[in-house]
Amino acid sequence: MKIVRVEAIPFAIPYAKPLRFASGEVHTADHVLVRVYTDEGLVGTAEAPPRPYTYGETQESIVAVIDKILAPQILGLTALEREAVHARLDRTVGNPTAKAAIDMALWDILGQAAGMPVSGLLGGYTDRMRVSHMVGFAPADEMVTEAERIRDTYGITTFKVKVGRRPYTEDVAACRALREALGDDIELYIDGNRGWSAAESARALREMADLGLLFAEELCPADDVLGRRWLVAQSPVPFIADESATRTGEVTRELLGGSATAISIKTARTGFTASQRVLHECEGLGVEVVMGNQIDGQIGTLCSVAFGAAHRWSTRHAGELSNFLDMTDDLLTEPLRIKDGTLRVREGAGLGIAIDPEKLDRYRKDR
Ligand code: MUC
Ligand code: MG
Repeated sequence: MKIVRVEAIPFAIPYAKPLRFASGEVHTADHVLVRVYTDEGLVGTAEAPPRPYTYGETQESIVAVIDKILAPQILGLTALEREAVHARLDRTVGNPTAKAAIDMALWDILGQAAGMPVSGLLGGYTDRMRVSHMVGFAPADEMVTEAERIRDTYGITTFKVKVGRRPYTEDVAACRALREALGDDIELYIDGNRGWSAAESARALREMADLGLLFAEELCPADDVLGRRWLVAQSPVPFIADESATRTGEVTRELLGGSATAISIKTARTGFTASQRVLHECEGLGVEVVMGNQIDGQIGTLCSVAFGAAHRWSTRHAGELSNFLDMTDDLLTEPLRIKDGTLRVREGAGLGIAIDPEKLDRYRKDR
């Protein structure tokens, strides 16, 4: 199981409907397909999504850091030596999605070698997750129409609403419209992507006190240290750290510093190995986690559900597993299907990622 080659292939698939949020917007899934090859002919696969507004990575930087730094450092190690692999990857700071994709591709290799699904190797708690859908910025009536369509078509009853616009009252009105249209049985929570100040966030939370929100996520920047601590102390619901807690050390810092009381786990940035560390830390502390969405395509979503379904602690809440629905196409031979509000883990050895070669040829940007 010696690693002999790591391939980073940039590809671009347009979105049918762009996703807009306080820190940016996505029109095209300009991701990087990562393949790790072993001397025995096994190939592990994962994808890295560049999110410059969150991690500073671009499609070009992901390809370059894999080709020039990360791959050369791990060639010759085996897929079983993940601690050694990570020790070498961690000599380079940052680049979370590039490292995470390599980690998940190595787990794919392990699963294939063992003839077992990765989700089972990680924990095997269940074979599916409830799905939460992320509703991006739009006029309130369009946000309602989208949520109704997603509920009626896929049976999804949990929605994460993007907030963080100014004035904050626009978002308060949109959340109220969603609650009124969808009724009390729907789960609603909000994500500000650091768009508001602590004071705006506090006012918004007070004005939404009757909406029965499940969580509030990254409403203001964690760098506004005292303001954020002040806000979290008065939040009536668990306050999720997402982009402010992307490594185990940051998770500890945010929780102990009173900047968060819940954590978003994204396999796109912490792979499976570090996601397990984050999850176990949170479970040990009794801190809620949500499986977050890095605006993943189907490959990333498949990784996320494999991890989320594997652990009891991450199945307590719906996972954000549906943004791929807005893409015009994807690379898998067999598309993911959300039914009755749930997404199932793919059966078979490894991660079960089968890439359609014609689609890869059509969408890759390096030829
Ligand atoms: C989210 O949960 O914030 C938008 C920016 C990002 O980093 O992830 C997405 C979704
Ligand atoms: Mg978020």
